[in-house]
Amino acid sequence: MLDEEEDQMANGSLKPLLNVLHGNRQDPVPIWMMRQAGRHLPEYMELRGRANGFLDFCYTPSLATEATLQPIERYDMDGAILFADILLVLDALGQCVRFEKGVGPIVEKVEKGGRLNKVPVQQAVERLSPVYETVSRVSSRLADNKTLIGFAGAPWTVALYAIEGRGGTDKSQARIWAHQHPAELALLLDDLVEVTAHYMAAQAEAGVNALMMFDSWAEGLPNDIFEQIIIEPNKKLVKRLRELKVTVPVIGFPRGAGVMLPDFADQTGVNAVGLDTAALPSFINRELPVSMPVQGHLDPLLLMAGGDVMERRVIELLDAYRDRPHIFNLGHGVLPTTPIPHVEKVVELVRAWSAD
Ligand code: 1CP
Repeated sequence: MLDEEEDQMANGSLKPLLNVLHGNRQDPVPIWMMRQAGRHLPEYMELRGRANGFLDFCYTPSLATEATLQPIERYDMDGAILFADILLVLDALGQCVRFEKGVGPIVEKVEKGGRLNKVPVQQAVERLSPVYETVSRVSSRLADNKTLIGFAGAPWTVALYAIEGRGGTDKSQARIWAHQHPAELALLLDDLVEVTAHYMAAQAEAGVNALMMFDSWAEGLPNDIFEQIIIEPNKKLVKRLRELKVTVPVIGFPRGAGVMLPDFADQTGVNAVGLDTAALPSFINRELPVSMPVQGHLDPLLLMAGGDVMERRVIELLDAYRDRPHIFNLGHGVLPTTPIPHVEKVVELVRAWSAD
């Protein structure tokens, strides 16, 4: 921990969200939402219209800074997540990435048995310098009590886009690869560990307060494969970050890990874990150390539905995690047609609730 943070902790003024990531219970429970910046906000749509496509948006610090700050300004969230995308790393590595309207990302495929090392790590990390510029601009404009979260995709989730060429597939090509050629796949994942570690370290250097590794496609894997392609690369990434002298807390989010989540939490060295929509509080509270911070869980579709059923569930989740460090969030990202008043209602409920 930095000296400055230690001082802040001593006088109780540390950023609430960051304080939870350091393992301390905080009331009111801090809140942010995955994909809090994005298509459900009219001000985001306006901003996006000014860019020449989505990649250009991510690589333009003036626009990415505004997009990062919009949810803070509108909802007063406790955390801002850097506006970027997990696929920027593939773009920087020289794999062609396109975002097609109505289709989503399309990525140039890597050959079976191939590597992701067309561009040397240092050069790839330099290509991502507009992202660090965004971090430093946001960091200088963010109020002292707000936490800036940097992120990258975890190796498997990023590799999946390069192997399958797009998201939303059944992942069979990549999974067969994992079964048939585990050593080759491990080399490709190692390529991503190295570049991602340097990329995240540069974000930390530029001023993020915490880092999150998104393993969005970790669901439905056999336990041995989960260990090989989820736990092992996330563990290497955390280790590499610490070797690069990154001291900020790291959040792991192996979405859909199910019963493998405790092993993930225990073995990777993460400081906190993200919970997906299918998490079970009794299981989480029994199987994760009581000091381990958790964030997430609310179903994005319930946020879209709103009403009494949403309000009851928000309280249920606050109650369920009352005995551990807890950050309120969703089990996955805010969906584009989510009504703004529903998000406002959740923030209001979380702020009004008390563990006493
Ligand atoms: O404007 C648009 O229509 C583009 C939509 C969009 C946005 C707002 C994409 C394309 N990326 C983003 C920003 C983004 N992506 C952020 C920062 C904003 C925030 O969270 O508030 C983050 C953290 C991500 C991370 C990301 N991108 C993930 C991991 C989290 C998750 O949602 O699982 C993944 C899987 C991606 C890939 C991606 N980028 C964009 C889309 C539509 C997708 C998913 C497509 C798919 O494969 O199904």
